[in-house]
Amino acid sequence: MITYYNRHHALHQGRFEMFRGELVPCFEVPARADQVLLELQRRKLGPLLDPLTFDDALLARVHSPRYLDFLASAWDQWLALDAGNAQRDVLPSVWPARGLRTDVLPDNFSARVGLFAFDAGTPLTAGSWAVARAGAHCALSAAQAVLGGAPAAFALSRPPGHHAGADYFGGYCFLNYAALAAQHLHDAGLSRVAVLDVDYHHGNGTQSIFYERPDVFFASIHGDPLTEYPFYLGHADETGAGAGAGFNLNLPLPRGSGFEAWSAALEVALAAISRFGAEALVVSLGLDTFVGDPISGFCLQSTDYLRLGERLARVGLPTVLVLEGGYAVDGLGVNAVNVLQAFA
Ligand code: Q9C
Ligand code: ZN
Repeated sequence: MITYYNRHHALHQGRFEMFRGELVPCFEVPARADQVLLELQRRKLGPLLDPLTFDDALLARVHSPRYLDFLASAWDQWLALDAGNAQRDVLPSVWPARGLRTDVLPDNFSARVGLFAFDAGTPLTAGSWAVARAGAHCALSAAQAVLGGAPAAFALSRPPGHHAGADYFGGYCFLNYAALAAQHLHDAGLSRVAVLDVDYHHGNGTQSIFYERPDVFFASIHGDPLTEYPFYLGHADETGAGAGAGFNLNLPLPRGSGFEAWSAALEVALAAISRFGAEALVVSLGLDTFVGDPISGFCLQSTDYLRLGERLARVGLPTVLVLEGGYAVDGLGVNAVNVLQAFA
């Protein structure tokens, strides 16, 4: 399995996220990617490559120019407000709810942050833009490898990506790597691409990006949004709209679900992807379905990830795997590499 590794990932290191009225230490930490890297090296599951570089115009295939401009300039604007801000992360504290305007870009920096954010759990730091951009390059490199004939490639970066929409960040995510990879495969001539999201949390960003498109099928298995983050998207009745009607599949499961229910949902998702006639597969590989995850509610065991890897390989499609969530840091390396090794 080829892995593209973002060696700069630790330049994004959030301090605190808002949780139940308090700022608590971030769950999304550099040690996550370090653990996956260590386990890849321990099992000699190479090669391990630096990402290629890509034109930033590719980011605009998925994200709005206004949002990309914001991300690229946010830290400098934050510092310009107060030199002391160098020691503080950016978190939003005001949002445009229904009926408030999002078409006018405010001059005020806090107002701009809220316009582009959907939660207060995703600190934007000095390194966030550079790291997310390099993460996007990892995902694009993995897509490029698959286009070049590799059966599969893995993008190892953090923070994750699947909650990021065309013009918003949140859920620890800034750029949507899975969407960028899928779009890149499509732009290279693959007319039907499927994204399978197995993170515990619904991939609201990816769904939204492709919701009205018939050329990228999105399927997701996740905790029921009635009780689980991101709450406001991911229900079973979201099946796509306009030209995309019928090309979105949500399989929410109750908190507490184990591998039996989960793997039954996986079969439903893969059957739909097969009917769709996908020519390539992008997997949003979240490992926060693990029983030991501190912020999630499924009960998968480490050996279940071997079954997942085997099953994904049996689909037989060129496959890009992108690391998403997974916050049980000690188990994350084993769980992620179990998927990759079983696939390979
Ligand atoms: N204190 C991904 O797994 N916060 N994002 C939940 C925990 C948001 C997770 C509350 C979780 C986002 C990619
Ligand atoms: Zn998640």
